[in-house]
Amino acid sequence: MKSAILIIDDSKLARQQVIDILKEKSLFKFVYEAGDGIEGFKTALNRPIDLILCDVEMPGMDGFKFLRMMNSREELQDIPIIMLTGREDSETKVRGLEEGASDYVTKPFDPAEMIARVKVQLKIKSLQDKLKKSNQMLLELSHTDPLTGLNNRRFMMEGLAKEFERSQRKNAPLSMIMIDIDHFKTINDTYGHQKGDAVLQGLATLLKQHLRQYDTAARYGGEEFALILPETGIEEAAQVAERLRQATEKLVFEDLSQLRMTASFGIATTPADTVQSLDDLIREADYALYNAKRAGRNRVEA
Ligand code: GH3
Ligand code: MG
Ligand code: MG
Ligand code: MG
Ligand code: MG
Repeated sequence: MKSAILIIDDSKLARQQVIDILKEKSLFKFVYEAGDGIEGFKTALNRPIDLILCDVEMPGMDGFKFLRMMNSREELQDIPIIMLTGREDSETKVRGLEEGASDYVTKPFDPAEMIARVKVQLKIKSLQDKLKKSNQMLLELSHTDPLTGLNNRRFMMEGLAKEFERSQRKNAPLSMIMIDIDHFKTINDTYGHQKGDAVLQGLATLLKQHLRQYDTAARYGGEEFALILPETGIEEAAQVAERLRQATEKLVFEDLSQLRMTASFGIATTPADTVQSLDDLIREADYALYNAKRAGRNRVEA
């Protein structure tokens, strides 16, 4: 276990004793020291810490106040805290545990006991970190289209609803671009479904490359994509779409040099007379796309 440990004690001697005991068993990679609660709290805020050992009686901010400070910050609540208490002081131990400490070690230190308790807390912390990470990965997966790595439709709709609400509230423009590959069925029929998949990935990569800072791209359906462009009015959105249309036309596939593709683009913007709701915005974008198809494909319509 190679961890970062923070030791808070007003006695430098006590801090050194803890360090010496834990060093013996290589229980940390980094060790930070603080002389009181405030200093310790600042370190916890600014460094990735896996475990804190904290004295109770300290001038300035004492151990209990430190526990309360730690509890008030959500990002710090997962860090286990072992209180360093007097041997006979059961009231202090109980109060520490009630205020959020994970365990305690009594002074003067028994090295074997301290090592055992530190190991338990580091183990819990490491399991917690793994759990958090895998939850994060699952969440990302649930937002992502597996073929293209773009946002999936469900996640896009969540984001679009938020952006629409924000646009209404701030009276700021919001545009949406619907994109549909032209004659994609022919691409599949000519080159096979796998190459078709590669084409979808190619267009997805192109979209990602062209995104501006606040834009998001999603796979809306089979060979349909959507872009959300916050703070973007109709003219700017039309420029973005036209750039994408030209880039799509120029897209060359390494292993299929003869393959060319085009796509059609439909834009809708709010505020607009015809757009009172989120459904209106999507319907308008769909309708513009339909017009682009009907007008001959490989074009942008609003
Ligand atoms: P249009 O220009 O009118 O859009 O014609 P199109 O052929 O692109 O449209 P159509 O809706 O007739 O066909 C879309 C095709 O996209 C049919 C479907 O098999 C294919 N498709 C949908 N999802 C995927 C996918 O994930 N991979 C591949 N390879 N093909 C897909
Ligand atoms: Mg003290
Ligand atoms: Mg389609
Ligand atoms: Mg199509
Ligand atoms: Mg329109």
